[in-house]
Order: sequence, then structure tokens, then C-alpha cells
Amino acid sequence: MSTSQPPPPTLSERYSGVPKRLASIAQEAKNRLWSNKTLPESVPRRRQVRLPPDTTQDAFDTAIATLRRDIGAENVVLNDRPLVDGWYLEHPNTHDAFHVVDQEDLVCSAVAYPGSTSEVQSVVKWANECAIPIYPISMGRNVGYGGSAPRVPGSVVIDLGKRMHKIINIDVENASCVVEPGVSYFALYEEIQKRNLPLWIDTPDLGGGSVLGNAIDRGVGYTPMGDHFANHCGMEVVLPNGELLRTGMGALPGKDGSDNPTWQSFQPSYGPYSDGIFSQSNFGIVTSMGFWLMHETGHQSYMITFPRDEDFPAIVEAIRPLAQKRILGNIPQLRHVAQELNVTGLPKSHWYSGSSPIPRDIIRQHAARMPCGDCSWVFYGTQYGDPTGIKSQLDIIKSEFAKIKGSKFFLPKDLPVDHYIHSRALVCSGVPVLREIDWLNWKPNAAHLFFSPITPTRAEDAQVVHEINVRLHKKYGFDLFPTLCVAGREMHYIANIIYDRASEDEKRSAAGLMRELIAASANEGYGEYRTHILFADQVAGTYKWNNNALMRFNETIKDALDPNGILAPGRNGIWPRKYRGKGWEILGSEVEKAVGGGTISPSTVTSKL
Ligand code: EUG
Repeated sequence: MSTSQPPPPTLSERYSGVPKRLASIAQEAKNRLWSNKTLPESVPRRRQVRLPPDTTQDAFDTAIATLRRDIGAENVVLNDRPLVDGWYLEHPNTHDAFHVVDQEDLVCSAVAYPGSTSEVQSVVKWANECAIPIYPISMGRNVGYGGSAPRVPGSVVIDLGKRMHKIINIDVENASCVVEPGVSYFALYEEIQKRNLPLWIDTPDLGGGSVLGNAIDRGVGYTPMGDHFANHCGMEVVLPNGELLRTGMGALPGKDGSDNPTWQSFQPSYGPYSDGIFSQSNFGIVTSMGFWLMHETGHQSYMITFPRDEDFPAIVEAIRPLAQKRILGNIPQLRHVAQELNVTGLPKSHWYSGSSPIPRDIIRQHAARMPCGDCSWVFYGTQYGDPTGIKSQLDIIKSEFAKIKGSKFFLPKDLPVDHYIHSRALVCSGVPVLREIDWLNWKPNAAHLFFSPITPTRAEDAQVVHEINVRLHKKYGFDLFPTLCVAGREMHYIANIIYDRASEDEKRSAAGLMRELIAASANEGYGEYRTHILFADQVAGTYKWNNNALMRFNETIKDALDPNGILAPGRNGIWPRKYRGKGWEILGSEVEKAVGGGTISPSTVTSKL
């Protein structure tokens, strides 16, 4: 930890900044990442501004001039400067900071900053008139899934968060709020503290993301309200033709032009429940969204360790009834002990000097000297309510897990102050933190990809998914870092693939690993809940039952809503008619081939849109 980096922005300086309470933690995290970095801040650009497909320089210049007239010259910025990857708190909106292909491949041509819903509507109308693809982001922190990078290079990124970051309302009686795209978990949490309200938010592992953006990507948090999309209520959406839509009860005008009084109380309205089609899609731009908040309550986090790798099926079987009966209070996590090493923030080289995946017995030797002890799996749970309720829940949980020989139960007070459990306890009580970025010190210049399949909470299924991960991580030479996030009947099995973004070999291997993981899992009937934009086509293609009925349905909606194909073409594997079958879909080894200076799309350059 040699040099101290310039301080990361705080929330009072920038909407996307870090709360003061975390300023020194953020500073230390930044210093650690830099001490482990060999790449320069930036390199000279090799290419000019990347134009949208089938757009001449003249047409582009004219279009940009028009957009500048529409929303203000200062709110349209060309992407012509050197690309800076930055880090979590100072992240780019020009490209994917965790580039898998060339850094300069998945880039936008320009970034536009609308300041209101009506300006978003003007941008959408402009995109239709100029036939330029636009790619909306809320805050651009979709890390591990593509960040702020557009799927079609040369798209204009619509950075919604910079000028649209109002907490529109917090309704204390209804325990709900309405937010714009640029409101982070940090910002919402701090506002609730400032107003001294007895309410909790629900946060993912990292608190810098957009509340709205995470929910429409169907992200997950860890209180009893951890299913973010399930706990939203009402949306305002700009459609691809520029029209404005309110979903749910918001469709019924309130008295005298006011918002509907039940907009944040009842999720559907009358007729089809439309909100779902605006999640993980490219059917509209959500400009504000309602969320339910949780009432603050007592809570107790705990950790249970299990001695053997082979305990995995028994742990899953023990979890299922506890989860389904709602005895487990939240969305608990089950992590492999390898995670205890990497969440310390120490580099892999601290633990192991080889370049192969860290051997199991080396992990064992280190774990034996750590607070978790020589174990295999670590379960992090939290119970909620009053002390009597928590005690009776914990009695059941302890006695069920005690059936697995050698399991050990820990409370936060049993563990050192710097142990990860204290960060878990904060996240599980709705306090957004930063601890999880410490994973990224594992390798120099670390980037990561999430492989995120869903498995039933059943040993037989979970074993298949886990064994595919074990086998393929080994084959491609990556450490396996699994975290299982447990809902009632299913688990999100999240494998964090960490690679050095300075190494083309590692990028190629990471991409190969992802591709084979997706294919092998789908062969056994398991699919991903979310994926990096470069793997969207492949993942979407696995949901192919009955001759791709689901994708054909999505395409029908896409073509009806977005006939010019301007809104985020290719996002979530959904291509508008104009692009389909013209070489844009990534279904084979296009990603690996593009690493090292190629270009990702279209794979057959011959076809014109
Ligand atoms: C995590 C969880 C996710 C995800 C990415 C990361 C957790 C890491 C449940 O979804 O998509 C510790």
C-alpha cells in the first residue's frame, strides 16, 4: 500500500459518490486496488470515435448537432478521449471497465445526459429520426454483467443518472418510495437516516448501484425484501416511440392531475401485468419507479461452517425446508471457504505463489489459521424480529444444521472486528457497504464476470451445477468462487470469474469458460438468471423450448414497440428486426476471437442493416 490515491468522490460532491461514513474505507479500497495494478491509467486511442452502424461521419455530426440543440450542448459528450477503466466508485460510462474483448471494442460514440423525462422522450424521438441506436444506463454499475457498455458499438449511451437522481418521494405511512435512475442504495439509505425514519432499504452486496437499475435487471439483496423486482410498485416508462406510460395503478389518473393514491400500494392494475416486460428487456426506458421499504426491526446475523466439501448436498437439503417454511429470515448466502480468503482483500499471491488455481490443501492450511477454521462451506444467515422470536428461530436452525457432523455456529461477537461477518450483518439489515469489492484484489488489474445459473434448492440439482463449475473452472485454470443466494425454492448459484484484464490469454480463457459453463448447464436443464452482454445471445438461446417460442414472442413485442430498432439492440439477446440474422448474434467463439484487437460485431461484416 505504497501511494495514496486521490480521494474517491463523496455523496455530497457527486450523486454517485460514497457516503462520508465510508470515505476512509473507500480510500483504502482504492489504494489497495492501485497497489495491485500494472496497467496505465489510459493508453492513446487507436481508433476515431466509433460511429453507430451504417452511419456516415456527416450523418453522425448532423445528428449530434441536432441532439445538442435539443437537450443542450453541454449534455452531449463525444466519446473521443482516452478510455479510463477507473474503479467501482469512479467508473466509466464510455465502455465496459471490466472489458472481456478489447477495451476499445464495446464503446459508445457519445454520451447524452437528459435532465427530465420529457428530455428522455426527446432523445428517443431524435434516435428514431436519425436511426441511431441508444443505450440507456441508470448509473452504469452493472459490474460483471457489462457495466455501462452498449451491446452495439457506436450506440449513444443515455446516462440517465447524472441529471435524474431525485428521490421523488418517501411515503412513511405506506413504507414506500419513488426514485429516479440515478438514486443509489447509498443515497437512499443516507436520506432515510437523515430524516430519521424507522425504515430499511434492501441493498445488494455493493451499495453504489442504482436502486431502479438493479431492480429492472432483477438483482438481489439480502433482507426479507431481497427480491428487488418483486418489491417494486409502479413505473413510469418512456416507450421506444417516445410515448410515456405509467404501469400499475399509475395508469389511473389521480384526482385533479395528482398521482394515483394507490400507485405504490398495489402492483398490478386491471388487465395484463405489464411491468415484467420492462425488466431485462429493451422495450422501454424506466425513468421512475416505486419501491416498498421494510420497517426496521431487530436482527441477528450468524455464520455456520461445515467441515467437508462433500457436505454440500446435506447443507442444501437442510436449507430447503427452513427456507420454504420461512424460518430462514432472509436471502442467506452459502459460500465456499475459498471466499473467506479472497474477501480479506489480500492478493492471491499472498496465499499461493503458483499460477494454477489455488490447490484445495493450500486453502485448507490457510483456513485452519483463520477465524472460520478448516472448513469447506460457510453459511451466512440473519434472523429478524424481537429477541424471543430470534431465539426460537435460531434454536430450530441450529438443531437442523447440527445434524451435519462437525458444523460450527458463530455469532458476530465470536469473530474478530475485521471479519467479513460484520459486513454481512450490515448488508442483511439494509446498510449499503463496499466490502465486496475486495474480491478484486485477488489478481492484478482484476476484472470479473459472473456466471449466474439458477438451481432448485435440492441436493441433486445443486450438485450437478456445482460439479459443472468445479470441472470447467479447473479445465480453464480459474479459481472457483461460488456464492449461493438462497430464495425459497431456488438458489442463485453465483460463480465470480476473476481475470487479469491486462492478459489477453486470461480474457480468452474467461470467455471460453463462460461459454462452456452456459452450454454445459443448459444441457442439464439449468439456465442463467442474468448475464454479461457478450453472453446474452447464448443465454437467451438456451431458453428455446418449442422452437424458440419465448424469443419469438419477445421479438414480436420488440418489433411492435420499436419498429426502427433504436432502443438497446441486442440487450438481453433481443434483436430488433433490422438487426436479426445479419451477424450480430454471438453464438460461437466470437468473443474469444475478438480478444486482442478484433471486433465483436457484426461477425459477418458483409451485411448492412
Ligand atoms: C452476487 C449475487 C448476485 C449477482 C452477482 C453477485 C453476489 C456476490 C444474486 O445475484 O448477480 C457475492
